[in-house]
Amino acid sequence: ESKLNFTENEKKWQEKWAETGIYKYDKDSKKPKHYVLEMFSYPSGAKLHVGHWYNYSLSDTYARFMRMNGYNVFHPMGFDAFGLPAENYAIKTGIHPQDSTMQNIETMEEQLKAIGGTWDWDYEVKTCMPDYYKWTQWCFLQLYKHGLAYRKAAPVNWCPSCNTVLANEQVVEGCCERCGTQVTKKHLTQWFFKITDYAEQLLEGLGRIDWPEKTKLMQKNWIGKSQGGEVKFDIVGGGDFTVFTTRADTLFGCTYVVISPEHPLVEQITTSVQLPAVKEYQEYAARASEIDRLSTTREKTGVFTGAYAVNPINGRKVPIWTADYVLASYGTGCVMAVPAHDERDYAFAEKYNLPIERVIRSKDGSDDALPFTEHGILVNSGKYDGLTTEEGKQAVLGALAKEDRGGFKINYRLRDWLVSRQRYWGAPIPMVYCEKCGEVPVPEDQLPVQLPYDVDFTPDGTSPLAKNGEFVNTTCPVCGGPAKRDVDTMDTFVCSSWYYLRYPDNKDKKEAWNRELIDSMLPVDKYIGGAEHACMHLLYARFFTKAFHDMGYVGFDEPFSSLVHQGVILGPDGEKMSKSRGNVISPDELIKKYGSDTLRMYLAFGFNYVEGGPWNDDGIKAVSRFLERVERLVDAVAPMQGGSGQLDFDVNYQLNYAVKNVARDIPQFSFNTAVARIMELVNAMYKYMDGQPDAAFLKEAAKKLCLLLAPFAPHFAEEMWSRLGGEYSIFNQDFPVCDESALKRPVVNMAVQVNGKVRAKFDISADAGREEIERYVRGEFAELWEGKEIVKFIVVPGRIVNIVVK
Ligand code: ANZ
Ligand code: ZN
Repeated sequence: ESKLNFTENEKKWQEKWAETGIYKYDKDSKKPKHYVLEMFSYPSGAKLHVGHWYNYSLSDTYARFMRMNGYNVFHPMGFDAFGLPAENYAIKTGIHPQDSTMQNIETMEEQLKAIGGTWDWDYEVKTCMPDYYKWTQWCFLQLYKHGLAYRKAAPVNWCPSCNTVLANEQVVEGCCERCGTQVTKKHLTQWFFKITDYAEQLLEGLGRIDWPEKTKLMQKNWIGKSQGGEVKFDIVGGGDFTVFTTRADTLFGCTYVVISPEHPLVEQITTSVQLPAVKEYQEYAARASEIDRLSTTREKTGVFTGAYAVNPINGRKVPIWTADYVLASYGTGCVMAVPAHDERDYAFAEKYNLPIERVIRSKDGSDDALPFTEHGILVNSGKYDGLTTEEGKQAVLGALAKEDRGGFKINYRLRDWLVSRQRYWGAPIPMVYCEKCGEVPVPEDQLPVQLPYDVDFTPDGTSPLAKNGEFVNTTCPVCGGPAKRDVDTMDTFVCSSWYYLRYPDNKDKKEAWNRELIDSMLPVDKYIGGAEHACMHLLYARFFTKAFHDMGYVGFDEPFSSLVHQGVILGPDGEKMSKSRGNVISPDELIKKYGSDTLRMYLAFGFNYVEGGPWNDDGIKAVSRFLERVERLVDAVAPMQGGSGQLDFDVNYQLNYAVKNVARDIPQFSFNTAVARIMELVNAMYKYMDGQPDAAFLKEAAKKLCLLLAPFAPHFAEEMWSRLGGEYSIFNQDFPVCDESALKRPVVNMAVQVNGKVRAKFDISADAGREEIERYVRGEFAELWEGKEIVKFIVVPGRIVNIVVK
């Protein structure tokens, strides 16, 4: 039975740490700074789950390790406190989002403190507080002033159930990410951030940051750079339009063109005969989701507009159709259709009996089935016949460019970031609209635009703030006349795009952050959080940093130098933890039973950090027993007296082997392998204690064991350290350094005797066994018995090899 009461022990040391303020960030320290940051969490009402613990306790292990390695670790914590969950909760329960959020934050702070982390709470930020969102609004104004925020009417994703507009990223397979309802379209005037201006820089920067390759690839695909060209088509009867294509080499095979149903040109060119059908089709298309529309397997639909265009390369007259497989928001919203070489065009042409004409043949000349979508050789393309696809693109676009009918063009799949939300619980957008002056930014000295408390936020399709006259009606900052405030709030991803800049300067009343201070603290050295943020938060934050860098507000252009994603802890059944499955593991019960240290240590030992995996009750029990075993060892060693400090080879070897591996593995977030080495060390120490241990040596080894354990089981290690007479605090000690010489095995000199005569001598590792020695001797000294047969081969390890031959 363990003597240590983990709960009491943890309380004792947490109080002592708080009292002595040992985790307070020391601004004046000469040590190199190291900014460790976990993605902050939503105060969602639910308790901290095992996933939070996994994320936060192990990054704390890392932070403690860096601290013990001489770094001045900055480790802040805060809350991403605006957003839908609190508002939805309010709609359900009638509890005001502000009240529930503040309550939840308090609870979560307590839970986080139970982890025993090194967070310096003096630097906490809560994004829903006016002293924070004032500066979120300031960020908005800077983007506006630099032409990076603009308003436009656009078709937006609309969730009919949440009664709100959704960003593209919040639409999952055509449905609302939050409630699963089929998403529809709606036209609204909204604010956008021009992230597309940074497409190229966002791609370029990926080459300079230490992030998981998979995440970088996801961002790269999300940005979706596409090198192609534009081709201008004249409309028969007047006017023109441009298409974006990546296959200009196929221009001779264009047998019709398609304009997206939302494109304004459609109304202008449609003939009166075709108008009713086109109108009906536009309504149909408005109901479909973007993903469905792009799918190659979906049944193609479309309508002829009655108008014709002229193919600029050969003067051919081609019909203009409208079809929803062409999106308004990509490229120019117009496509040259080449059914012989594009799957979607092929399916469409088959269905509507449009001509299909081959213009590309494969390189080996075989007559491949259509649609043939690979690269090849141009045919039926006039003077371009015989060119390769690549040569064809260059030649066709080059020729068109000369006549001002097209040219090379790069497109990005990335869209501008829609930030307006028709929601209550967010930062108000700091803009007013005046009849005389139009769109006017709120002057910076009038920030924050306060979010009023008394608002009817029941969703009914209008923004809740619109229903609060006191909020809406204001005076124009330019002319003093009557004006109206923007009634939308900002996407919460705006709040989280800059919080890492606020932490080091969280109490600044004069500016969002002090440039000099921030330049000394950032970039974040280690950022830890979920992979699900690859294309939203992590891209937005990079965009903000780059934009503020170009405005001169920060001196660096990447916010997070190094990024780690934690894996997901599954239930014992290997399934995702969920209330409905009943497989949720509650950290609160576990720490009551085992203590925070045991849970922390199990999370470290039981999983590959980046992979995660299923929960295992036996695993945490084993870790609990291990810590008890360490306690018994410490209690046995502590009272020992005397000894000369004589090293024991095996213990010293295991000790240094553990030091070396733990020091290598923690920075790589390979916690499980590090803990395994510590366990081996404990085994070696027990074995040594069975003999006649040297007290002085053993005590030193036990103290080093505590140092190794400290990042994983901080309260426990602090206690064991003090039982061994170590001075407070273990976290002010240096992490042990490996003595490489301890890893060299001692050698012994052995003799080889053949038929009773010593014929050779050799050195070999003292712990080499019979087999290893025999293998060595047979390989090394075979000439000693060449041509003879071995009758006996006797090995006496450490002394002699006796060989009898005839
Ligand atoms: C003619 C063509 C022939 C095309 C061919 C492909 C194959 P990525 O690589 O994704 O940039 N396209 C252009 N704008 C579009 C829009 N708004 N909605 C749907 N499709 C659009 O794809 C570029 C290709 O997608 C373009 O090249 C165009 O079709 C289509 F054998 O032009 B292609
Ligand atoms: Zn005005």
